[in-house]
Amino acid sequence: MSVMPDEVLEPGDAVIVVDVQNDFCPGGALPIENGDEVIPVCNMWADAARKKGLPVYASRDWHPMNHLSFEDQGGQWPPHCIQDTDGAGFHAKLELPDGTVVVTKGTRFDKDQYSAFDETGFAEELRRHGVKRVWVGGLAQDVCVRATSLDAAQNGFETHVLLDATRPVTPEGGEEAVSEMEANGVVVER
Ligand code: VGL
Ligand code: ZN
Repeated sequence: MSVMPDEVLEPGDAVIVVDVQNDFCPGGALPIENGDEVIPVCNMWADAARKKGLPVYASRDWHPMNHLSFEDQGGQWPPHCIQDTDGAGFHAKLELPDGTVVVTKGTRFDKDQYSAFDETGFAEELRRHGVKRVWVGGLAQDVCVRATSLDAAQNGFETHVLLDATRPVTPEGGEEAVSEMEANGVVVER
């Protein structure tokens, strides 16, 4: 049995839900296999955090039209998470408690931002709220969860990734991400 939020969440903790958006779920523009299976687990963590008065953050990929990360612009990905489209919306089954703070990334014209910490001020926000430890889930395990978790650890937060609450773009990518995260001090909760 994997770690349960009620048993571990304590003052100084925050929950970070990464990019649980329609385009990353089945039927979306950049669908991750079984991506929607992360939703109940993310909901459980977010709800437990709220009940304990702990902060919940939800990041979103939020690209301008014709973003440089899109294939037709020489990038790596099909067009996805275009600002104000349905695809960019949080999945309807994702239950974000009142007070959830949204972290928007991927808006820059000159580079991609896989990490919720990449020039968003997010580390300062967490510090200002006394956060010492973060619990991370969402999509995709080998892209934005990986980058966000590595940056969380790099910024000095004790970082736990909830494997049940993530799915990778590719299985090999997921395995690689797990090794890299562990090699960099992230605790991977299986
Ligand atoms: C992501 C691919 C492209 C993610 C974002 O949120 O993991 N993946 N943009
Ligand atoms: Zn993107």
